[in-house]
Amino acid sequence: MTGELSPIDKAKFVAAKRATDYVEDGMRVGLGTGSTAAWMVRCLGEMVREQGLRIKGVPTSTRTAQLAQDVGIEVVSLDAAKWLDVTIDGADEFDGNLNLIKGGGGALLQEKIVATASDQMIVIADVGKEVETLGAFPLPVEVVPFGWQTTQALIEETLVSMDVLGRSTTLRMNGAAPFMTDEGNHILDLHLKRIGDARQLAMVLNQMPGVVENGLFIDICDAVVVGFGDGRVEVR
Ligand code: ABF
Repeated sequence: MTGELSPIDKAKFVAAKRATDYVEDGMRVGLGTGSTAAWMVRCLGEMVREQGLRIKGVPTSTRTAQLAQDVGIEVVSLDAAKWLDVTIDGADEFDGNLNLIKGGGGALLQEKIVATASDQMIVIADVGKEVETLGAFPLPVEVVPFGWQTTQALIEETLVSMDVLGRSTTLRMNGAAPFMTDEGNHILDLHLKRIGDARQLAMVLNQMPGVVENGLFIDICDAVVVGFGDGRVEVR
């Protein structure tokens, strides 16, 4: 499955592989989105096919659902599973408090719903995702298409009074058209550079009309499995 991997892919793979230790027979498992999570899904698929592991997988995007089915994992809806034993997902940034920025792949809404409906949320990430302070990665905010430019202006106005370094926002594009999430919403990326109070920012954003969800995951992650290009793995 792995062949000769680049250091970054090796880091992602070893983190994903180590995270499968959190999965036991009979579990209901939230399956994350992104390239690191894709390694995890492939590893679980191999365990299902070769070790007879029995799990029910709840995907966090249509592309993860497709991959899970392709590798032989039984896919069920979150409502059918009702609650999850563990969710394993990637991240764009994680800090020393295990707070995250997620949503670089545009799946933050389903990812946050699934992560919070789990007994445990495990993040898998290459060491390049580790930061002192969140914010260098643009913060994704999911907004409804109706009046999105007004919502964008409201967000930029609110950022003036927030503890952030940058205040510009951009509409995420998919080629020449706006990016659309699985729910048919748009994503605004907030170029904040440094977020002083992530908890406060997350609350303020989600109180704004038109905002569906933001990519700050505060007090949700239980552990981060960090992969290194030389094959080492550390658990934070
Ligand atoms: C997903 O994993 C997203 O929330 C996040 O953007 C992405 C990270 O992608 P990758 O693992 O490809 O770096 O959960």
